[in-house]
Amino acid sequence: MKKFLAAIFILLLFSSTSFAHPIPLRGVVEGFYGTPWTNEQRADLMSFCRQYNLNAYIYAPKDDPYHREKWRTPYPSEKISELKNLVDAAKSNGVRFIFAISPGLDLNYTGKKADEDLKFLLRKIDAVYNIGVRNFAIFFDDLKDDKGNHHEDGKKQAKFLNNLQKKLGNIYGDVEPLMTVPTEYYRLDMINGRGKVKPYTEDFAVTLNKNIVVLYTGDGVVCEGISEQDFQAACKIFNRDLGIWWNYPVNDYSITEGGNRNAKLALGAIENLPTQNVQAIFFNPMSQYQLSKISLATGAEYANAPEIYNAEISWDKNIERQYGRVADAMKIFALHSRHMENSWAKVGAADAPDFENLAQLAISLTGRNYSYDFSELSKMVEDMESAADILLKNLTPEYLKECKPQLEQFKRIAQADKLAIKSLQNKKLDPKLKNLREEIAKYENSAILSEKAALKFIDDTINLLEKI
Ligand code: 14T
Repeated sequence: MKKFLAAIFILLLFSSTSFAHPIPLRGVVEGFYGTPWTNEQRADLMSFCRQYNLNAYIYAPKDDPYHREKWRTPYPSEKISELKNLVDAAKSNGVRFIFAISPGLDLNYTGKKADEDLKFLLRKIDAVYNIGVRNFAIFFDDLKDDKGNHHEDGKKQAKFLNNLQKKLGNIYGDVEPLMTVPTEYYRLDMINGRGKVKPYTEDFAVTLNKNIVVLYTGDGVVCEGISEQDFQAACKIFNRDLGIWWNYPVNDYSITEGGNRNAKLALGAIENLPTQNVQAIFFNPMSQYQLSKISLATGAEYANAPEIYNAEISWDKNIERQYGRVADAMKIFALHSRHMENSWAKVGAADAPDFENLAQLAISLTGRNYSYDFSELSKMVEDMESAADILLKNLTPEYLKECKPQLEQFKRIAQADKLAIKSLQNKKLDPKLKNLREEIAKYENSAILSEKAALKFIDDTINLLEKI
């Protein structure tokens, strides 16, 4: 009997549940540039958070003028009553509503103007306190000029936050500790070439109260992951456990020549995040609200059990949960739209890596005059085209509004891929392929996907067959 109990005890100790250590604060930061979410979407997010066991939402839309540009200006009364509905929805779903202000563009830290600014900020906070908010954040991100320099004083900022925290304590007595994002908010920006902590960050870190939660974005603004070591190195700089502001699935920086911010959809899983000592995790989503939920659902699973989280499994499972009958079609589409990359950003699993490998093989074997069995690639391309059709036909208008250009582009790419395969098989370029490619190019301002896989296959085919 004793042995039996001991065995049960050990089993319980090592069962997966005993390994699940949820990150204490976990949720979404609406922190992107571009069209903010609507209040209906935000209200829906609150129940999403409850369903997926997320417990916090940060209100920080860059393009809400009252959040940043006009941070001193009080919200008009109708905006306040809209906010109140949201705060109520958050409460009833067990979500902390964290109200953020970004005053850094022109905040005064010294003299009479500083006193005035503190009053402006307190007035702004008071209005939000009165509708039930108890969590506040002050963000100092993105204050760099065109040359990438900033003129912030870490000590002044930190003192300002310490003082604000004290004032809020005196006035209300029941507000939670502040949260912040410093001006140098990614690790490689906090240290100089020799690995020494830069003065701004050093001052900010040593001056800031220990209970103020600091969020940072990883080694870069948008990066492939944060290893345990990277994370510990960042925590060491601030002498405290940090929280993470994770820039996926946000796509506000994928700006095309046409000036479109959201041409590529980030539909992949959250991956490569640390599992130890993370105080808080906030995912910065896309302006496309519904389509952000694939990634957010996987992020929720990570946040609830970082040690046992598996990105691929979670991705499959959550697409099935969210898309039901059309889940297989959605998986095919999403597979081609996960990776985000530009000169300074890189995140998300590769788009359709199996397609990419097969296509590369097909191109190189055909180029060297070997025969290649196209059946697998052909099947993939057929499936892509029918996935696009299924989604275009079955997604609700709300979803289609967020991805119709991309679905139509996906279909064009699949059709061109079909013709590419035919051309390769005949070892002769079908002239229609170039027309299709030009047609695709016409839409590249509003829809980007599978750049290195299905799209590249078209270009590689044209290049190869034009030489032959
Ligand atoms: F607060 C920060 F942690 C942060 O990430 N700030 C912004 C954020 O609002 C934006 O959504 C995100 C992705 O674009 O990156 C930050 O904004 C930037 C950063 C850059 F380095 C925008 C342009 C940049 F060149």
